[in-house]
Amino acid sequence: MSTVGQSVKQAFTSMVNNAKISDLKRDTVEITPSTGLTTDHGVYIPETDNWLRLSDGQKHGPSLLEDQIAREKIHRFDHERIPERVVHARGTGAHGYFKAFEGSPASKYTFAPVLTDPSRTTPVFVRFSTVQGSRGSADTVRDVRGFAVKMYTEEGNWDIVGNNIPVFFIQDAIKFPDIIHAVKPEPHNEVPQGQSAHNNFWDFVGLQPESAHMVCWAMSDRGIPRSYRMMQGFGVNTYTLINPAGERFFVKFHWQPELGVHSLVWDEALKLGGQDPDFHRKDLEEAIVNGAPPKWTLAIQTIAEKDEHNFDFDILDATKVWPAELVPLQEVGELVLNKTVDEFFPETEQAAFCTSHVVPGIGFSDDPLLQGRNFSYFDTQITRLGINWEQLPINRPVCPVMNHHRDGQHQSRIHKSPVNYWPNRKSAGPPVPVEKGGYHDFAQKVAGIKQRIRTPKFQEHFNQAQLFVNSLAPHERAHLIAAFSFELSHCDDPVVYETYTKVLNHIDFNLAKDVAANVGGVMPEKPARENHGKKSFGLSQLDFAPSKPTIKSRRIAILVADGVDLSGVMVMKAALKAGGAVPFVIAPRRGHISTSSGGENLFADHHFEGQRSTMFDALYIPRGNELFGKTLRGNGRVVHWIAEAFGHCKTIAGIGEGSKTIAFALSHFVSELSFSSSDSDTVVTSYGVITAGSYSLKSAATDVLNIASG
Ligand code: HDD
Repeated sequence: MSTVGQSVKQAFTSMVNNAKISDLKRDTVEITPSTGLTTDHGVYIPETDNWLRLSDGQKHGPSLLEDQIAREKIHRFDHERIPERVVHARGTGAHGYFKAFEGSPASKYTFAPVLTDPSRTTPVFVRFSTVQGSRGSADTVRDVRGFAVKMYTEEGNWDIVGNNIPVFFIQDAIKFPDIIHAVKPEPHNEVPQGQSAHNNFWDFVGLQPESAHMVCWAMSDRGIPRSYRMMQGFGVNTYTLINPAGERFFVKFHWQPELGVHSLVWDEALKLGGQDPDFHRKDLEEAIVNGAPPKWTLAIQTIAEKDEHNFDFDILDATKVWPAELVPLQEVGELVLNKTVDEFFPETEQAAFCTSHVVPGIGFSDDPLLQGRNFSYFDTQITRLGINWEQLPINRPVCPVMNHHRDGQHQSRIHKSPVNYWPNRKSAGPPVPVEKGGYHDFAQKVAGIKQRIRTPKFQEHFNQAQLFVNSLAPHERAHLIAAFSFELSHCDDPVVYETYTKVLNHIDFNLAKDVAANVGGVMPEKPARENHGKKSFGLSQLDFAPSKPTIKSRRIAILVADGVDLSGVMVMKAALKAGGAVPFVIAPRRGHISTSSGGENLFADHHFEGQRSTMFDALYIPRGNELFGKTLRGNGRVVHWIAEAFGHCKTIAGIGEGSKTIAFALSHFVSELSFSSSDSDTVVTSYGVITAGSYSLKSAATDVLNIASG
């Protein structure tokens, strides 16, 4: 997929360094062409293809169990798999760094240097994921995306284990096994994989109205991001910050992508699931390797302790956002991902996050979801990786670690001390408790009666679901209706889809009517509750268009055939590359293509059948001779490619024969377009179609640049 070779990639990634990358080098094994093959106990192996057996040289006799080399090879293979994550099993990760902005406003709220000291570069590892599917499931399914950040700070590791959606399905951690059992494949037949479109999920959320808000986000375009690089991240839970004066603030964390927030359309997502199940993993790698490292700004929302109860929602309720109009976002620093992993299993698969991992200056709140999470993550790592999981190279901090924890499976540290307890007769010696710079729990006054309750504000579930739906642009709302309709039409138990259409009527009368009409649900006669009519900034994806449109890292297909005009391709390629896009030449065959001026001097990266329009953000067809036009128009895959890209609202540009080919492919759909039939320069796009006959190549390239950035 990448446009650069392995050697270039290695050269690029080997240039990247930080304290964590250096730390990992302790365990990184360089393998050179002369590295000899050995057993695990270090003995050279002359042969690894034939099991030791009895034979007269003509016939095979039995294989011998005494072959310790074969036995070791099989033993090691038999035990390669470890349990996958119980949720978020499918994912990918990358290294990078975080840097606080000069004059970061965070210093008003916290003394944590990672957020306040701009002279520091904090190494980071980020793992993105989907929630429902298994490790081998497809990337582009409709699902929440995980956005887990591990910061290797000088004061210890700080994990922000977040999602690309700012709210959650449930308010109380005790419901987590229920929501996850409900969304995961059904227990009797383990169906469906990577989908929430089934009875059990919609049954549960229909009976659990606190899920309504999050369900709206998951059914919106947020559930099918174009790329991990083009989605927001949210800490979701309410944490706290403590400033040097000892004052405490409630805080929410937001990651805002440099490239804006963009999504696939559902038809693309469905097709990509089969055409390229690794679409998001490859996309992340491709961007980093091609020198377009993804970036996010970290923003915080803060509320002083004294203001905790000044809102009509509970600020500790993870099913609620803090509307930006009430609690503005303050930008505090930048996250950059600039290095791919060297090996997936030891880095990405063994990366383990814990919400309970915070550093001095950062703390928890009484958010009941967070409190339960703080128990669950450490616990799950024990099953997955063993009790010494924090010693694994990817998880160990870059600052000193020393304590009296001992032994356990896979202990890899050798402690040179005759005592392993505290206090001890050697109390003058290390490790001793550290007062200054240590983690001091905030002295919080707490009083109450032990009881299993949800307080009154935790019982309102629809105001913010309505706020979200009201804030969507018309096309986003249309996508929401389509997504609800798709999912509920996959539920075959009428109780399920009838119940859910009733829930929808508590959110929005017209939404409920539209969905009910599609899926045979309960058609409401009147709204179950009034619409408050409010909107909020930051809920629609359109609110995050980058300030300057960019096509950086966008994949552009240039369709060619023999007889293509070489200069047209080269001008467009150069213009796209200058804009930071990644152009690919696609032709009837991979290899050299003959051009209209003679000679085979254009190399095609792929052949038509090997790729699909869904894998690209825009399409360009250059000028060429008659043979060129005839070849393209006579190729069903090309015609389908153009029509499909048009259907997915992608930018399509063509010149001369290219333009004629586009006209041919689209004539069935858009009769009002007047395409140029001459060889004059013409650009067609699915955003405002441009058919001026006097288009120059340069303006064509500019248009692709401008329009593709949408
Ligand atoms: Fe969780 C993994 C995000 C609620 C229990 N969660 C996990 C991952 C992410 C999240 C991104 C993958 C981490 C990785 O890449 O390794 N989880 C969230 C968010 C939540 C949330 C944003 C709501 C605010 N989670 C949540 C609750 C519980 C868990 C309420 C349990 C009470 N989550 C887990 C887990 C996982 C996990 C079972 C599985 C693998 C792992 O932890 O390391 O412990």
